[in-house]
Amino acid sequence: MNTQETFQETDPTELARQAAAYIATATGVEQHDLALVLGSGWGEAAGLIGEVTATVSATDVPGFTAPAVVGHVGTLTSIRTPDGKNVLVLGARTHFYEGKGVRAVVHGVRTAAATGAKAIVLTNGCGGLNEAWTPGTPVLISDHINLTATSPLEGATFVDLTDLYSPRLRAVAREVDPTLDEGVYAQFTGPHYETPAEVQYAKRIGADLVGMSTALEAIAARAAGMEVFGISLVTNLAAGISPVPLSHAEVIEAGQAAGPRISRLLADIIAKM
Ligand code: 8IG
Repeated sequence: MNTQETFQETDPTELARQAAAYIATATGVEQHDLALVLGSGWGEAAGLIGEVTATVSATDVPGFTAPAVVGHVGTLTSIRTPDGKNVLVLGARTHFYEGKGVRAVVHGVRTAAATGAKAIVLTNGCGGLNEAWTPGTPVLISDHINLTATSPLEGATFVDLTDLYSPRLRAVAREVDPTLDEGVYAQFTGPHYETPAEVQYAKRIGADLVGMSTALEAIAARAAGMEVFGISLVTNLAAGISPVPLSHAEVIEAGQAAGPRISRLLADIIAKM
């Protein structure tokens, strides 16, 4: 079966349960406490969280597929923090623009919940609308605008999204780094970047950050009962804000330059969660 068929024929919660069972066996960790999704620029940022106790190839886990993008990592790792928390790190994010359907997009998040994770850290690389945010600036997500015209939820699932991005965890992050700014994240479908006119539209409706992930995942995470923490790495100024055209190389470079700061930040935030 290909991915589309798998997701059409298996109930998403059941597929997440199967994936979680596989992860428990493969890692030897029966329950994970936290999950972490690594986005563009964050690939190396999990290095200071703790000791890697197991690495699993995403393609071996039910419902997971190899990532489509250079700079995205295709593995799941289990990390034990110094204070004994088990963190499931999802290096394999499926993006909406891959065309595998929204069930595939949030399968990692549902799997995280099924492994026992009570909270999830969603990271991403994105475009910034605030000129003060030079490439490499981490920004807390305070809220989102879902511009994908879809939802990961099916049926009469009326989930409250007030305070979707945990005020408690944002406060924890600001204890770690009081200089962190917050912003509203707008998820576009991609894979193209925005036109300058679309960036201006995003600005007028209240967005500070533009990206291609996270909002759908955050919704699924909340529906699955997890506390959500979102943090963006501004890897480029959004189109038209920046005088130069966007490139994927710039995105990867900004992530590498910000590496030490965001690694420390993630480790310190996770230690306090
Ligand atoms: I990295 O400027 C990254 N991802 N939509 N716009 C959108 N997604 C992004 C951008 C950006 N940069």
